[in-house]
Amino acid sequence: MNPELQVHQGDITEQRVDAIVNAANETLLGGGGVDGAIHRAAGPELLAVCRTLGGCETGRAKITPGFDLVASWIIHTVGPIWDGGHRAEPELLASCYRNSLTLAEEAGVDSIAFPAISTGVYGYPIEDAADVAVRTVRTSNCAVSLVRFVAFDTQTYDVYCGLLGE
Ligand code: AR6
Repeated sequence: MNPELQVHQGDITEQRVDAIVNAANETLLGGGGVDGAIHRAAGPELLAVCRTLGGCETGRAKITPGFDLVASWIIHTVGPIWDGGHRAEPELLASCYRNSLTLAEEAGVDSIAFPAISTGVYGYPIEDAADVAVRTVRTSNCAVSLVRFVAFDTQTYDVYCGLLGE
């Protein structure tokens, strides 16, 4: 079964879905961008749990409760830092989406929201990153019913709309 795909412009911390995905770093101890926003909105218990996880390798994912968020779960994944595209960045980015969906499925998640992983501080060009995101989710064959791509800025929103034919 393939999930329904949606695009939405806004703040991922406000999404009414079962799980939101965090674009974290390998320490899982917080940072700026969407990571900072999620830690602020989820509250200090999130950092306390993240400290026990032992970090996370690039391309992999770990799950925590959502604490003060509407979403029950946060799936923390670490996108690749863009370095020209020949250091396995597309494969690692696809792994982020695949591994996040696997954890979501295992937790019984029906709806999930993704930010545009790696396209901020990590420098991945949005057109390429969104293409990887949409292709990977489309071919994921997972039990999640709804996948929402949450774009913070208009350029990102427009790129996703183009790919989803909206
Ligand atoms: N809701 C949705 N999307 C957001 C939000 C938000 N509240 N805030 C920012 N974005 P980035 P990365 C968008 O830099 O490139 C952190 O410090 C943002 O506009 O958050 O994977 C981590 O700790 C962009 O489109 O993540 C890591 O060190 C997208 O989210 C590093 O940044 C991703 O931008 C990870 O870098």
